[in-house]
Amino acid sequence: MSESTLVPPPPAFAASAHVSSRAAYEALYRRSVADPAGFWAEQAARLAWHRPFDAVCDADARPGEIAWFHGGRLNVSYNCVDRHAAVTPDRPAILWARNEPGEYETITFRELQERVGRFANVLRAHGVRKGDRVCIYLPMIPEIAYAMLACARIGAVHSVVFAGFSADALRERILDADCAVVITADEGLRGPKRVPLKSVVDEAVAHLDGVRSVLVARRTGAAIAMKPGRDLWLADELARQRATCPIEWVDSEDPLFVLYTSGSTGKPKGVLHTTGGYLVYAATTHHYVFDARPGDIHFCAADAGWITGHSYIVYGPLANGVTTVMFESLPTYPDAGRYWQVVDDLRATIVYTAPTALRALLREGDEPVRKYRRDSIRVLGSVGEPINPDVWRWYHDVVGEGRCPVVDTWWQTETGGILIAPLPGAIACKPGSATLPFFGVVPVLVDDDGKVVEGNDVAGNLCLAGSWPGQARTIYGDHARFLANYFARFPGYYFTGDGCRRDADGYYWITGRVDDVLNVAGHRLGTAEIESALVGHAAVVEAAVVGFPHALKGQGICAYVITRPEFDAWDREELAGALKEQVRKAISPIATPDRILLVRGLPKTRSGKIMRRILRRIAAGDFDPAGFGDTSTLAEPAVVDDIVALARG
Ligand code: 6R9
Repeated sequence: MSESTLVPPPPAFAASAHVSSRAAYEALYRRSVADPAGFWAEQAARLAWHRPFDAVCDADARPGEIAWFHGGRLNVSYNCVDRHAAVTPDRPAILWARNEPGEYETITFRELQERVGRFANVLRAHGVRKGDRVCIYLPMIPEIAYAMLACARIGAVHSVVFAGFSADALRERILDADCAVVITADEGLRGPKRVPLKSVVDEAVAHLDGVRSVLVARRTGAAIAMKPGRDLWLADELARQRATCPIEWVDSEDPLFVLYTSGSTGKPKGVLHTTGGYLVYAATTHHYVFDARPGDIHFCAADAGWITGHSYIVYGPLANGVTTVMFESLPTYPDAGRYWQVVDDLRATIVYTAPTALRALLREGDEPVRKYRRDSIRVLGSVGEPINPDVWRWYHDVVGEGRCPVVDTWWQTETGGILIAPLPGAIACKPGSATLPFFGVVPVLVDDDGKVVEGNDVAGNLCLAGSWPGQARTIYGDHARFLANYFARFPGYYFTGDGCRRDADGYYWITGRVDDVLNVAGHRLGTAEIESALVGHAAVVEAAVVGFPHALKGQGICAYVITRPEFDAWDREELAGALKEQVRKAISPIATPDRILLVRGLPKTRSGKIMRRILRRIAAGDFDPAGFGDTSTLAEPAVVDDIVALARG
């Protein structure tokens, strides 16, 4: 695909889009950056404010001291539920696609209000007050949305932990955010598998005295252990409560949630988002990027445990009064037609998924797609990693029959919502490019020396100038780390950790992380996290983890491990297997290394720094020493030959 190949918005789509031409986009964009206060004040009118804000953005903000809509008071649950229940009570708020094909449940806005109200009363009854953190460890069942909205209703702060994380990872997150209440389910279902969530929670909270209550939703009815005085069935607790729960009006800058994500250091970061700015941003981006309107059926196939699910399954669509689909299953269960069956059955109008899923589906050919009606779809979206141009093409031509614009959306947990993406009715796409910035977003490319790279046809570290309402406010409990992580490397800018190219036409192409963060099947993982998991095994002296290109997952994980001599007698396969198990236990199956190389040494400089670029080349199957770069500072050059010999074998 040549870079200059432009795919213009389908004319029929553009004709009735919210923004229907490049010129209209540019006019609005210019306005948004010239007068952010005016622009965002208008967008804030999407929400119902209990008290109007005094200022839009604190313009004198020091780096990392961010505040939007100061003085304003509002409630996220009121905005996502009550105000729609008042005017469109019978509209579906959530369409739940259960794990088994063909099984659906509809929750209208009226029902959502009732369930969220009851749930909020349960939390109150368990002592949860404004500002308290609540851990949510649930599968993709409607209770996950009820729980999030119930927290928001009473001003509590949710910390959703993806239900694929291990007990160790869950414990770490419960401790870090100091959660006294944990909400989980007996089991989760993921395609053919059952996930024993409650027993993971039991292990995670075994010695945590701070956890007062564990509320358990019944999903499969499996026999599970309930600890008296701590564990309660959610259904029993709900039945005891009234359906109405008064709203707790909160300040715009009061926290809404914490969501843990991986960085370049070992400990996951609790990214904190606040109320007003986050919701304005989620709703505004949802409106424009997906060209959303009442009557849409928004099918985002992510898990609510990630930021994509927070912003574009729960908060964005519901704030806009749009029906959202919650998908419990897997894209390939029972076969590769599953997404399109959901689309057909529910008449979904927007589909939003990750390239890793699309790559897996593309492999199965067009037949599973063509089997189902897709004429309801208006917009197709992609998120989480760069989308390969051939996959983009397939999504556009086969899934969308050339009728639907494809929006490749670049953003991060820390950005709260989409920052770079084409507006579907306005921007001609280049497959593989996230194209142009959203309103109010000012991308800046900076070279390694901190110099801003101007003009087009350039590349650099992707930074952002200024602020946008959805920007994270801090790392929970560690503001110094927030500043150090995002604002210190390139003073005056927020640094994303991504590399990026701006082509001759000013289009942005994300080239991947420039830090020690991997993107494995759309999941963000820190190499340091995986290394410390490996070192947690008795056999391991030292470990170095790198990513390598992987046809399905985008990146695979390769671990170079030095083991203790006492383990020399062990079968190598068996030892590698034990180490994989160790990572699964410490983090999650999603972090399992694809390859473990048991090496005798790591290539280090004389000052003791691991030369990761060499390890990356070798992991990619590139053994040519010419590609290793300057190796003159290596303490023991022979180490590299040993590793190459091992990797070849
Ligand atoms: C929303 C989300 C963020 C990292 C980000 C970048 C990668 C996300 C992308 C993309 C290329 C896209 N990323 N979207 N890369 N094109 N459209 O995924 O958040 O889990 O925090 O990951 O994902 O590397 O920095 P998060």
